[in-house]
Amino acid sequence: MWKLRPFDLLACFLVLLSALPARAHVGSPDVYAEGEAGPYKLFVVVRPSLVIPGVAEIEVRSRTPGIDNITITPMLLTGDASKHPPVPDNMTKPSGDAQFFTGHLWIMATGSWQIRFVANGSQGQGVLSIPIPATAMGTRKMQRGMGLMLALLGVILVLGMVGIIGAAARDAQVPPGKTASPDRRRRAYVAMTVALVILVAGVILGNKWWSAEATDYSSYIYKPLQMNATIQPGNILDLKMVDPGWLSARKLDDFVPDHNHIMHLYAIRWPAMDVVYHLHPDQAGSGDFQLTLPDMAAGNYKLYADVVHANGFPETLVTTIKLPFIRGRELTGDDAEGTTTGVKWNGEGTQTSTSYKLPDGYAMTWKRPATLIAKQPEDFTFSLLDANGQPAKDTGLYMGMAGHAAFVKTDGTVFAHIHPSGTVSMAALMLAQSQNGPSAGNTTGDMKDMPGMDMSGSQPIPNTVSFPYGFPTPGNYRIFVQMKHANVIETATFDASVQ
Ligand SMILES: [Cu+2]
Repeated sequence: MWKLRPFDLLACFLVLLSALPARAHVGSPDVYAEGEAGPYKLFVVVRPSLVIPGVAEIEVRSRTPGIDNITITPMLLTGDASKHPPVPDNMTKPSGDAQFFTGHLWIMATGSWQIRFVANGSQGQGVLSIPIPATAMGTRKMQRGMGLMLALLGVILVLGMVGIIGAAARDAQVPPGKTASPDRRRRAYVAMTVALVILVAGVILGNKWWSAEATDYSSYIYKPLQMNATIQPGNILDLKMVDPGWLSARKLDDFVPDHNHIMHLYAIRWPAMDVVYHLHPDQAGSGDFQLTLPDMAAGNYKLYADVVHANGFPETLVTTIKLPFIRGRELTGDDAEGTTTGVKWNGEGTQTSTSYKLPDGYAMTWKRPATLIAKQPEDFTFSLLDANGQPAKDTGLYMGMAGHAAFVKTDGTVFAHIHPSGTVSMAALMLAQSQNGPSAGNTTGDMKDMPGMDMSGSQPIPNTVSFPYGFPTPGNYRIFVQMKHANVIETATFDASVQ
């Protein structure tokens, strides 16, 4: 047993804290965002590091020509630290492409961060801030081969030390050519035994120290809020949050509204994924949300609840519930439902339809790329057509935006609720943008200044919506896309096979 300890000591230098962004989504760590830095439209990708402190890789594609340079600065999203930014870094143009920039930044601590992009070019300066929630997600395991090698080296080290001390005690004062006396031999054994005891004690104490460090680290590892779902009399869905213990700063009563609602709940019948509800429970108390259910088909449902803390830190809570057939209320307001066929993959799993027939005769189409590749930034573009197949003229805003989309992997490992501005939470984006000042060209922090966001709802809007996103992993996904026309909230379903 003791033999393994020296390598544990070495291991403490090699084991790193893994980090992924918070579960604003589930299993979808990279940030994809589109927004305006003053006159320049930018498509931003941030791939957070696997360790914290760690390096976030950043890519920017400018939709607007004429940018000479872009600088990037990491800052906390709220609090005093957000007012004292460090010196900005320059992004580089790695290829001949004048509109493609890359860079990287150190993210030094867990928290609700933002990256401020300042673009300079022929049309002057523009600023865009993108919120980046960063948390440690676990510890990385050492590779087995490396562990065995270090353990072996540790054993050699300890035995070698014992041998050296023994030899010194036995032979140090013996003249050349003579052998040590029995008395000296005895002294050597005693010295070796004492040395062994001291070394083993050192190793055990070192291991204790390392374990204490590891326990300390583990308190920083992100543990998502949990949620228990029950049905109360009157078909009331009750969601009780449970904090499994994480940073003591996390609260259950500091949620802020995100595009009109304090919680967005997707209920998806599982595993067929053939029925989906987008609902908005009300806060009944600290960490307690309630909702009177609409009519619902019986079955097992996966529930994904999106909330945002006051510091802009988003979380998605996940649970499951088995429901009988529910004869509930009518769907009203922003609550919506979609029904479709069950997940079915022909052959290798490629459902390739580009048009989805909606229940009221309208249709939604997807400008489906020829191939979908994991981690590749993409514009997911959908259009609403009327019953005659013409662009819908009565397209309106749904919760202030042209559309909402949920990307859900069929194995349940990925859930991401996306908007025209990307994967970032609208509430966090508002916090970030409101700090940018007059030079940003978007100064007030009002919802109407947000990319793709217009709370007035008065203007006619195009029948096409685009979501910047990239699938995190290869596999099969179902995409639920929601758009609104007149007073109808449409929910279309598309399937995607990702390489
Ligand atoms: Cu939404």
